[in-house]
Amino acid sequence: MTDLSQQTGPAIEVPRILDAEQVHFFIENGYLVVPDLINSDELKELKDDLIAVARGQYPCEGIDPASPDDTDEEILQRILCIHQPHFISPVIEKYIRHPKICGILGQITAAHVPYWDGSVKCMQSMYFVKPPQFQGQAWHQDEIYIPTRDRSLIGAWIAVDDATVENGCLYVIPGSHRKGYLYPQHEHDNPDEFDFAPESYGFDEDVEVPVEVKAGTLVFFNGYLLHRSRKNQGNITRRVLVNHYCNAWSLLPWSIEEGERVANADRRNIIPVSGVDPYAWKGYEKPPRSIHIRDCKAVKELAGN
Ligand SMILES: O=C(O)CCC(=O)C(=O)O
Repeated sequence: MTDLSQQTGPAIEVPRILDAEQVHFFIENGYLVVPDLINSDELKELKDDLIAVARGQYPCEGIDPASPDDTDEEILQRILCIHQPHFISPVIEKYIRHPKICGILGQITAAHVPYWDGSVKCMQSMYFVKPPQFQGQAWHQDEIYIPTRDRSLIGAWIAVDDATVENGCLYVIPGSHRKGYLYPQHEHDNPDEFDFAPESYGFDEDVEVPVEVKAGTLVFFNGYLLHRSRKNQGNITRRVLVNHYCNAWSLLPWSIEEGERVANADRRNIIPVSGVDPYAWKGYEKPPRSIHIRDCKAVKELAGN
């Protein structure tokens, strides 16, 4: 019989950057801030690529090519967030595989799981533009949307601009990931502050901490960590590329299809970024050439709805 454990695909080596104290901070608090990971040339590349994606320069479904009469500024002022830009942009895919980011992911993603060997895979990217007066995201836990088998979902949030309380930085509730509890959700009644996604409730919000960071900083956060961001009340855009990953040894029972069981469902539209892919023998799904633009009240108002 074939030994599938021998078919894990090539190992991806990544640098180990964090010290034991930082890894411990992440395990205890569910998030970690690492400044100066992305340099100014890389930030420029990310900003330029956002324009290329938003102008429709990568042919795909979900975004129409922009008129040459529209300035870059005008195009960005219409977008809250682009989902899955790495499906079409090789530049975004390059940042999903960024060695320093993946090195850190290889240290913390499943640091709570005994015998974890540092293997990590990526399943999602989101590029938030969040221009002035655009809404934030109400309290939520990302595992509500992307389930893993071992609580190893993690966001790597790349600040492309300085993120402040004024322009809608991230807020977290430290330690809220610890028990692995998924809070219930309801529709919120504050569409002026938050986009249309539901809001988690049933916890003490007063212990929230704003995470104000400089451009080039990474904020890593666990999929069970309660977090939110508020409306951009400033006059500068708050761009963030956030990529989601999990332990490569966890199946990914995401977007379950008819006839599938949670126990063995496993989406294979993933990118291995650290260590091995134990399920390489299953092969990979080709990403669709499509992206999705997220809605909010500001987007609807601009469209005259
Ligand atoms: O950056 C933001 O405004 C929100 C990001 C977020 O909620 C997420 O990545 O899950």
